[in-house]
Amino acid sequence: MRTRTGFRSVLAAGVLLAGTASPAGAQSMRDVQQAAEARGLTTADLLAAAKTFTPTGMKDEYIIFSSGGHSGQVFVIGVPSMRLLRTIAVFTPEPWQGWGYGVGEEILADGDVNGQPNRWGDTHHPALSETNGDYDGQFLFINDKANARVAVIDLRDFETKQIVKNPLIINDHGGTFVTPNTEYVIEGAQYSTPWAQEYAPIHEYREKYKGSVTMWKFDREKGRIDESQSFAIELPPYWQDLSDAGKLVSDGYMFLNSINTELATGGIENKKPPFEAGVSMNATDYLHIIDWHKAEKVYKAGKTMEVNGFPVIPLNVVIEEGLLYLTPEPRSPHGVDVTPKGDFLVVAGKLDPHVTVYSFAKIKDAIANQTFSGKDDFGVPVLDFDSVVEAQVEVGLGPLHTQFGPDGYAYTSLFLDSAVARWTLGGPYASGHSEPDWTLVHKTPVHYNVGHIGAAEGDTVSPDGKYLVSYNKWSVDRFFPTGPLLPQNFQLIDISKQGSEMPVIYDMPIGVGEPHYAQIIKADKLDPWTVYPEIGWDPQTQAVDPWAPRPKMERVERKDDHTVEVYMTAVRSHFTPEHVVVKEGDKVIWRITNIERAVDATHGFCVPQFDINLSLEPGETATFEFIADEPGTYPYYCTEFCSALHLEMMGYFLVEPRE
Ligand code: RUQ
Ligand code: CUA
Repeated sequence: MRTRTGFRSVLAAGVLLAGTASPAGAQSMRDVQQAAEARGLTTADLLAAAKTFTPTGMKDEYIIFSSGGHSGQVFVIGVPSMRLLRTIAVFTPEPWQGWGYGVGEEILADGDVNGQPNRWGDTHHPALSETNGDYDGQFLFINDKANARVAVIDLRDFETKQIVKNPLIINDHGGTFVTPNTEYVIEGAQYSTPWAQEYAPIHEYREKYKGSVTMWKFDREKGRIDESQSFAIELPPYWQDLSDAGKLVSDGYMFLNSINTELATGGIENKKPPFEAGVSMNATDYLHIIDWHKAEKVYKAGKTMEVNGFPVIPLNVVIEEGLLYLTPEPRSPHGVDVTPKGDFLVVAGKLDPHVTVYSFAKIKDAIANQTFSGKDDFGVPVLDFDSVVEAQVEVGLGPLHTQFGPDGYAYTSLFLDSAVARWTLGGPYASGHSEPDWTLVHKTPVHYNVGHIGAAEGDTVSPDGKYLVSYNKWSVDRFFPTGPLLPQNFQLIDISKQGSEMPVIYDMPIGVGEPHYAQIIKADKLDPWTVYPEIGWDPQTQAVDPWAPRPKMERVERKDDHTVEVYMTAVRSHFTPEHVVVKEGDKVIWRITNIERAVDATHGFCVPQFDINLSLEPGETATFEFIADEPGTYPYYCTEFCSALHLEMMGYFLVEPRE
């Protein structure tokens, strides 16, 4: 709020500083005061600006990898500047990166659903690769909730390398998250369907509809998911929701919560309870506790069934082998988050003002002593709630997701309150902060309707604190209204001080898709290339392409009556060759290498009519193919303003009519 007191405190602060400065210093302080006064800024605003303003050339300390929601992409954002640095094209074609317009097409096609191209995605939960439970800066994974797909991004060049389509499910949500050494990338299902979404009437829900979690084996050496070493675990047909992997003391376990343990099937049009009511009827749902180390052994022992060509550990084996235990969790849980030492799990129930903290030690004891309160309808043992809960902390309305600081603080987003709560973890964390154990300390209001939050390295074994970002769904009145579709709002919160000082210091409008989760990594853990390592580099294989065109070998070569190969190089400010002549109906295999070694010397390449548009970073080679089925004269040109003679960086593609 802009108040007169605000102005006066700016002036007071200015006078105070000016009093101790040189005459020149005093003048510049007066300039600051004047500028602040003219814009109605308070001292708090100036302080926030000082904490976030990033002059030219200064780099950000942290990097956010944010889901791009239904844009299907990933956003890369600097902290504390909150500047958007890049989008990474993943499930959706993206012209600037040339993704899906000549290159990337095979990777996108690997994500086709039963042969049907789906050229968008609903990305929710990015997961950075981890070593010993800490981000290692090598890879990023992200799920597509709409079509149950998982993508792999290599952080050497920030490009998508692989998309896998889950053969069992059509939606996912509890993913991606990784095990502490990225042995597996995990994808939990969400809305239950029959396997491979085959048809089954809704009244056969209990028998035919399935829950599951898929364990995608990650081959770090190859930088790819190894589908041949991956498997799934059948779960009851609850809607598995968010998930997290155990770490340190809980390494080897993973935790998924669920909604719809009611097995509601909706039907508002037939006067049945709508899903929103049916799914929230029970006072508790089930937290799923899965021993994935054991599950891996069961898979390797071949105790699986084959579903749509994919190995699945069936529910009866899951129960017999003791892979899965349930325990009640309060109303409509959403997030489950494992504390930094791996000793507690925090579950937030959307319809319960508390977060529920489970002790992993108590869970282990309850499993060992078989402290069950019964079994669920499918025969899965249910651990007695009271014997596994450590604490319940009342944090506010609509708690969703929790992150952690280095100082024994936990942070939970409150959707209904539009706030971020800071509360204290007890037990071994209690000494990190001055407040009593398991207590709400403070709530910072955010604008508005926060979903996920992300603290700097806040879901690892060593959270950094310092910054927290609130990923808000609604911005309402915070920005200039861009018509009825408004941007969402990423708010940066300074969490460097203890207690109740936790101010919002920056608002960043996000005008593309609806981001969900985002992870924040220390920038110095990333070591991206600024040019590709060698000329002729193929980013899809991360190796030199032996076919890459090189200087002096440029040519147009007719292979047979219907195939032409083009070997082209690009350098400021020409393509070689500048004339490419083919015949109508020819298959054209076109290879281009950007032979530049200068940082940022990217060339674009487009051919009208044939839907070709590439981005060629220094050293990169690309190969694309098309049928020249339309005779004519087509200028091709460079789409990046690369030099003073960029406009001249062009050539003619001539398609001669066949008689
Ligand atoms: S889920 S906030 Cu995927 Cu919470 Cu969106
Ligand atoms: Cu190359 Cu413009």
